[in-house]
Order: sequence, then C-alpha cells, then structure tokens
Amino acid sequence: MIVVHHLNNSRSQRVLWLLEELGLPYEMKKYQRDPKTMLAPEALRQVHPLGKSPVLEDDGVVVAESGAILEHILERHGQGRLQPPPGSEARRRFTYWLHFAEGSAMPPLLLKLIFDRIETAPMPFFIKPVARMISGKVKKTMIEPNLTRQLDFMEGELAKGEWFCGAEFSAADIQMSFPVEAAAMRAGLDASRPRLMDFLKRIHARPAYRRAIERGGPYSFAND
Ligand SMILES: N[C@@H](CCC(=O)N[C@@H](CS)C(=O)NCC(=O)O)C(=O)O
Repeated sequence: MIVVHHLNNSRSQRVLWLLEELGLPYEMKKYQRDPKTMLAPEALRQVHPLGKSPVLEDDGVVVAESGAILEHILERHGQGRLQPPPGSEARRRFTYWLHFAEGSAMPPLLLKLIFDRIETAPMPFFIKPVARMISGKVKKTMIEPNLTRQLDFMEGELAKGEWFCGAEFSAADIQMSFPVEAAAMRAGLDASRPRLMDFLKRIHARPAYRRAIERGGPYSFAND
C-alpha cells in the first residue's frame, strides 16, 4: 500500500494529484503545520530525518523529495503513463522540468517569501528602516531579476506546446505546478504572461487535481 505523509498546505499536494491521475489507491497520514512557525511537526522526522513534506512509503521503501517521489511512482506503478518515452526529445524536456521546478524555480520564490517577511516582521523601530533597506536592495538586485527571467523563460517554453514537455500532459506539469502557482500567488505572475495563466486554468480544471484538493485540503502557497 502507498502511504503519503501529507503536511497541510504543502508540496505533497502534487503527490496526491499524480496518484489521482494514475487512479492508484493510497492512504494518507496527515500532519499539521505549527500555526505560529508554519513548520512541520516533529512526528515527520520519525518518517524521514529531514522532516519535510512530502514523504512517500511504498511497500517498505521511504522516498523523500517531490521530484524523486514522482519518478518512483511512475517507475513502479505508471506503466508508461504520464511520462514521454525514454530517449525522446520530450523525455529530455521532462527530466529538465522535473529538476528545474525545485532546483531553479523554487529558490528565488523562497527568497522572496523570506525577504518579504523581513520587511513586515516585528522588530525595534530603529532597526526597521535598515532591515527594509537591505531587504529592498536584495530583492531589487538579485531576487526580482531572477524571477522575471525565469517567468519569461517558462512563458516562452509554453509557446512550444500546450504543456511543459510538448503536446501531452505529463508528471512534469504536476511538478511545475507548484512554482507556477506560487509565482501567481506571491511573485507577480499575472495576465501579462497569458500562457502560464492558461496553464494554471487548465490544471485547475483537471478532475484529478480537484480530487487531490478534496482529499488533501486546500493550499495557499503562502509558505515554503
Ligand atoms: N525540495 C523539497 C522541499 C520540501 C519542503 O520544503 N517541504 C515543505 C512543505 S511545502 C515543508 O515540509 N515545510 C515545513 C518545514 O520545513 O518544517 C521537495 O520538493 O520535496
């Protein structure tokens, strides 16, 4: 039996979504973020030493990292579905986007979240202007140019096909959903990038996406 260790409001949503797309049976063990710190509870560290979500258990094997989890599910249970054939150009793109989502797209989004929080964090009044100045500079010189370049790049890539690997929907679209959703929620992705906005509309309309939300609960993309 597949068990998904699911933290509310988190990346494990993508794992539920893939399982729903493939129609695989699974159980969910639910964990709640600390309402103050938004961190995962200690109990997740008993499943995997890093205590992050998602974690998957499948027949005695424990797999962490959402990209690795998606690959594991496809390899063991996918029967060739939701991934382009090995050796194809689409497969090369598939591998690229699977890594890009967490390796390249998420870091600047996470940095933006942290530096936005620094600007509004409670602190002595005489430190606030300094904190705001430093944060503003880092965002302007480093984080925002990176975000803009990445969003432009993703928008351009979607001109090559309806989905990230081309004409067919794949698990790479599931993996890419998180940074695209997060960018729309907190990094200025809007109608000026119509292909990415249309991507969001199309994934939200998928029945499996909706079933995953029903089982796992809604998520806001306001946390890492
Ligand atoms: N790159 C990892 C990131 C895992 C991660 O940071 N998960 C977040 C939830 S989206 C988490 O567990 N946060 C709570 C915490 O850090 O305590 C993946 O894709 O699985």
